[in-house]
Amino acid sequence: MIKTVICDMLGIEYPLFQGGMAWVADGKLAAAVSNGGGLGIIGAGNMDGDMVRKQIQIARELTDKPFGLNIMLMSPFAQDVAKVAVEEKVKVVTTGAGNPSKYMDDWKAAGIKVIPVVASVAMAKLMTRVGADAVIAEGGESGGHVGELTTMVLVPQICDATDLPVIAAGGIADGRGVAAAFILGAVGVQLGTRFLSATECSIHQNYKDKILKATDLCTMVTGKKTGHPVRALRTNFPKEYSKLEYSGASDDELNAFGTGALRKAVVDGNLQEGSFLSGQIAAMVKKEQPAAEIIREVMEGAEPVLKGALKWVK
Ligand code: TUI
Repeated sequence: MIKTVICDMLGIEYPLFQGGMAWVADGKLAAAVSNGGGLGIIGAGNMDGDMVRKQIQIARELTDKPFGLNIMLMSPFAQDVAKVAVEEKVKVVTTGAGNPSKYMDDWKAAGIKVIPVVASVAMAKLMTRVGADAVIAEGGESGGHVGELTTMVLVPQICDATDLPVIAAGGIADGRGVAAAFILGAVGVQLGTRFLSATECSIHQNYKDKILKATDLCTMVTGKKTGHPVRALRTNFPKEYSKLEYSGASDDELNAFGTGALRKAVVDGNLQEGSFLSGQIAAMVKKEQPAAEIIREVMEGAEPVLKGALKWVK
């Protein structure tokens, strides 16, 4: 069984995190992943402090294993949620879509393990200086808010730039992806899209069906013009958004058009107006299954790949 430093640091069985997906990763999904031996992570997304507190309580009722809280730094409630993490003594905080430096001292003083998502070498170096415990190197194959670099290019450069443990994310959905991440120097992986098909994932059935039917070229990136590129399934909404984007619409118009689109996908399953965030590996998600089974399949799948990895070397 694969065990790494990140397992000891966080008290988890497998070095596998579930991404803190906004609107998707609630207390129930996070608890299921933690019960399965991985690190479940509640995605605060745009929730306010009280909503986050409620999801933490739900997770605590369902598991006594460690779980994390992802703080989306572009959220208007990020500061509020950062405080809730301290008050609730959350064990692990991950951050996304920005620079969490200003919260670091408070989190560290509360004994929280802080693991920011970094999408560049400069950000990895900065996070090392300000006291992060590990970093997540997330390539642009991922769903949602994406950086410029791919996982293949980002992970080895982040591993060279920092002595902190590196978790690889973006484009990983099975044992081969995990093995590749380890070979690039990572000590753990984070999977998002693969967990959209988890039995305990409460997204609308239309969302699950879309993921299960996806093919290789099924995603697209919009929002490059506003500086906030987002990857989603190529449904009606991103196509319309893209048309608006390239017709010269202002950032305000684009933001107004985009507001609520993720909720429409996750809660309503609205195939016309919803934004079905997804990574590029959606086509490799084959069936609905319990989170614990996904974790076991992915991690056990990595072992024979790693053992056979050198068979081509003479
Ligand atoms: O954050 C994510 N993925 C997300 S957030 C999200 S909610 C959202 N909804 C609408 C528009 C935008 C976001 C959906 N998916 N992944 C982690 C991630 N972080 N990817 C890239 C980054 C990142 C980017 C820049 C991290 C740090 C960073 O620093 C830039 C700087 O200098 O502040």
